[in-house]
Amino acid sequence: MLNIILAGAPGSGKGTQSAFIAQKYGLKHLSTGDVLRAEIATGSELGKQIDALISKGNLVPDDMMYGVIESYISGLPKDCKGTIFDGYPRTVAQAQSLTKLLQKYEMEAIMIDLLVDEQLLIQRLIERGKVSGRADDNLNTIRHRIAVYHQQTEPIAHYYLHHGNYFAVNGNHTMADVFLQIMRIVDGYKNR
Ligand code: B4P
Repeated sequence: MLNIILAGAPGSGKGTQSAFIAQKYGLKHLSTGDVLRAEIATGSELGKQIDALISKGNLVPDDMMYGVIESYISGLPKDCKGTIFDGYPRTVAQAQSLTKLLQKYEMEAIMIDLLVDEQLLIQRLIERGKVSGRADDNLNTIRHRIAVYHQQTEPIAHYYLHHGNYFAVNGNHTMADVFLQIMRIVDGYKNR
C-alpha cells in the first residue's frame, strides 16, 4: 500500500498535484480542506464553527480533525491501493496522531513537501480567488494563512525528516514539472 502525505504552504499545489497522483497510481484522495468545505456547505452548526475559522485563515482544532481521519482510515476497503493525504497533517500533534493511526492498521506513509517561494504562493492564491469564490483567498487572509503555516505546519517537516520518510520537491515550476519530480520520488520509493 502506498500512502502519501502531500504537504506545503497554502497555494503550493497540494490539491493540484494530488489529483495527478491519484489518477496515475490509483490512490484515494483525501483533502481535509474539501471535507471541511463540504461540512460548511451543509449549513450545520458544526459547519458554521468551521467556516468562522477557515474564512479567517485559521486551522480547525486538532481534535475535530482527528475524528475525520479516524473514520476515514477505519473505513478503508481492504483492496485500497493507498491514500494521498492532501493537507493533513497540518500540526505536529496531527502528525503524531496519524502515525499512531497508521500503525494501528499496519500502514506507513511518506511525506512529500512542496516548497514554493512566498511571492508565488500569494500570486497563485490571488489568481485562484478570482474564480474559486473561497472566503480565504484574499490578500489579508492569505498572508495570515502563510503565517499560520510557518508557525504550526512547517515544523511537521522536521517530524518526518526525523522519522526518515521525508522528501522535498521544488514546487516553483510548472505543474507538469512538479509532477515529474513527484513521480521520480514515488517510483523510487515503490522500487526500493
Ligand atoms: P486546503 O483546501 O488544503 O487548500 P490550500 O492549502 O489553500 O491550497 P493547495 O495547496 O491545495 O493549492 P492548490 O493546488 O489549489 O486548505 C484550506 C483551509 O482548510 C486551511 O487554510 C485550513 O483552515 C483548513 N484545513 C484544511 N486541512 C486542515 C487540517 N488538517 N487541520 C486544520 N485545518 C485544516 O493551488 C493553488 C492555485 O495555484 C490553484 O489555482 C492552482 O491552479 C495553482 N497552481 C498550482 N500549482 C501550480 C504551478 N505549478 N504553477 C502555476 N500555478 C499552480
